[in-house]
Amino acid sequence: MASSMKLMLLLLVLSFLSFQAVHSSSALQFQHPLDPLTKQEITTVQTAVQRKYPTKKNTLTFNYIGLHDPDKPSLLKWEHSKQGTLNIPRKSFVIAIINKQTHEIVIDLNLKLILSDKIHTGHGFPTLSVEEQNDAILLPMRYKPFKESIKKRGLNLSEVVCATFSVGWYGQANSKRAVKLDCFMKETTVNIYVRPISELYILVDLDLMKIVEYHDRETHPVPTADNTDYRLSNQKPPFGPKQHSLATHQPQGPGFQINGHSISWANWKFHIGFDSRAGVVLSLASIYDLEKHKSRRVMYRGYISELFVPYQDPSEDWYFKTFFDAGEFGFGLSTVSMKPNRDCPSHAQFLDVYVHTGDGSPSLLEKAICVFEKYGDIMWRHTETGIPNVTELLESRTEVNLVVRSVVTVGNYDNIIDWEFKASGSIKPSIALTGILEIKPVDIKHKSEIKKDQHGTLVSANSVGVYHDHFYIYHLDLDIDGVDNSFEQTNLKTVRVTDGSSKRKSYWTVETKTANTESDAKISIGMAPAELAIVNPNKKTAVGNQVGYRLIPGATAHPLLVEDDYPQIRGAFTNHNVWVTPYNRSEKWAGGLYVDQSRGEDTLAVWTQKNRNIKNKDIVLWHVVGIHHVPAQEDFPMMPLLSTGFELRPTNFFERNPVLKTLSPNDVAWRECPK
Ligand SMILES: *[C@@H]1O[C@H](CO)[C@@H](O)[C@H](O)[C@H]1NC(C)=O
Ligand SMILES: *[C@@H]1O[C@H](CO)[C@@H](O)[C@H](O)[C@H]1NC(C)=O
Ligand SMILES: *[C@@H]1O[C@H](CO)[C@@H](O)[C@H](O)[C@H]1NC(C)=O
Ligand SMILES: [Cu+2]
Repeated sequence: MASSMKLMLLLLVLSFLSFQAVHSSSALQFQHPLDPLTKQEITTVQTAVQRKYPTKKNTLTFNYIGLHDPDKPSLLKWEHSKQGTLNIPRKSFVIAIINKQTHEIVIDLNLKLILSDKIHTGHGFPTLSVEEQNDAILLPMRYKPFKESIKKRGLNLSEVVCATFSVGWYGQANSKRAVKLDCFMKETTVNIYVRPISELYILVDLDLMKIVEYHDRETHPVPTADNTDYRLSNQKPPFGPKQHSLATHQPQGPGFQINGHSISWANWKFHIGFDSRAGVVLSLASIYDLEKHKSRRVMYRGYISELFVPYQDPSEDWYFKTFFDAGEFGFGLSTVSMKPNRDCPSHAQFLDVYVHTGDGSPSLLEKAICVFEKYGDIMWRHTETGIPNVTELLESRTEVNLVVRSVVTVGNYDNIIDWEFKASGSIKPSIALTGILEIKPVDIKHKSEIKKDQHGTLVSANSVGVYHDHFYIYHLDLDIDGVDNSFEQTNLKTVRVTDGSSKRKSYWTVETKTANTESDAKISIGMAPAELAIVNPNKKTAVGNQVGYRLIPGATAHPLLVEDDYPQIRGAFTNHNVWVTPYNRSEKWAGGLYVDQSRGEDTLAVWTQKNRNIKNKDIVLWHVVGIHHVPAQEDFPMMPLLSTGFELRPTNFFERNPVLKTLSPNDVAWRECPK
């Protein structure tokens, strides 16, 4: 009893000591050209645009305020110029809707000057602002036909919550900025998404901020609130399974340093940026080579360019649910604060960011990013039993990795986005999905009652979890030991022995092809084994191999919609799992710059039709990571993590194992602990 008391006290003390400082970039700190926009800079943008278009005379919404990418060659020069001797002007790229016209504005943040102001005339609309969606969801509460529909169903209007859904594009000639609304019943649960009010069609014109179409069709009952709540306070015993406590303690402090937004950890250095559309953006990742005594570039920039989520129910209520979460809703705008000790371990450090609101004001998002070291795995090991008279030869090294995490919650789904760095040189980006399924209400209470395709799984009485996909596309501007790289595919192929030279009848060997143009690098990963690598043909190891990094994909998913279906035209960047393009500063968004109601005219699939040369050039690797989601009952009412990811792994990049001489962390003595 006494010793367990002591242990508890110790845990308490440790949780106080454990480093949880929120790291904020103070104004005095040195500013990196890739740092996210500061509070002051967002205000500068707002002021500059409002000065040109006074809000008294104009309607003005800021749909995107971001850092205007510095020119890559200039930034690389800046990096080598001992920081500061070369000035990279801070500029902002802004998309604003001014009097119903979409403007693209570039602003010099130091001079507080509008450098250019163009009007976008093509198809597609900018990212929806949070505020206009918040306004739209309140419209039904004052709309008479809606109130009647609610009354007719015997529901309580005060318990209705609506949400916005992008409308997509289905071949029509004219588009206007609009969202559809789905409404849900709250009542005794906060799990609104599993309680939709069916067959209401509500279309909101965003420019008029008015319901412009409304239908009330057949009705299905709203699924019950029982057993749908996920708040701990609303759960009844029994609880379980039990989890035991863990205290983390780093007596030497964390193994990483955050200086502004630049991180150094173990042999890695990189920069963490943040964008209202992309969310976390990692840049300038380099690894220190102990043998060559220098830092070597691996990645110029990496981020998730788009997330395509097409639902697979073609009915009137569902066909349009084909979302592009980054371009339509903004990964950055949808990034949420994380909870210490739950979303990130107790020894994590957090970064705050500023996002912009629809009126152009800066808005603080606390704990948007966390950085922590992850323990518990083996880096490498060997037990040698084969040498006579040598007993107990066991060498084992602890793996300690660095994780950068953020959570993007777009309505019902939470995307946990990790970038994990290993001292061995690997970068492992991963995604874990959790949150709530989108539910279609049905009359059916048991599977035996199903007569036609329900386009989903009956996950609970009256509740179908509709089939859908999650396709993430990563923009990976790798610069392997220099800017000019090539893409190589190494196929593994079977060779049959026919000349009697071996007792074997077959073996496999490799055949490497270098991609000359974009067409050569469109890869649909399938059954045929192949190694995919970005190499630097200008740099070789001592034994003559080209230095490179391999892409080791996780489970891959291929789109199942036909290529000429409208959502697939818009999401054509999923047609292959791997694409390689020559670096182009304007080609950032795989689904296009204007994704809301886009027509597929500005996708990666269109850019690559030029079939540009990619051999020994500054190239960008695009990788699609997908999940086909056939919902299961365990995903209801709240889905446990479903993860996927991939690895970028050095391949002949180092002369030999770069962590052979890595020392494992010291064992920590817990003095107060009972033996
Ligand atoms: C409707 O909901 C409101 C707010 O939750 C509640 O105060 C009210 O009593 C409810 N009305 C009916 C008729 O149940
Ligand atoms: C192992 O050690 C024994 C005793 O020292 C010795 O006699 C023997 O020759 C050794 N065997 C080998 C293979 O070295
Ligand atoms: C760069 O990208 C833009 C947008 O896709 C395109 O218009 C331009 O032609 C591209 N430049 C090159 C050199 O491919
Ligand atoms: Cu899903």
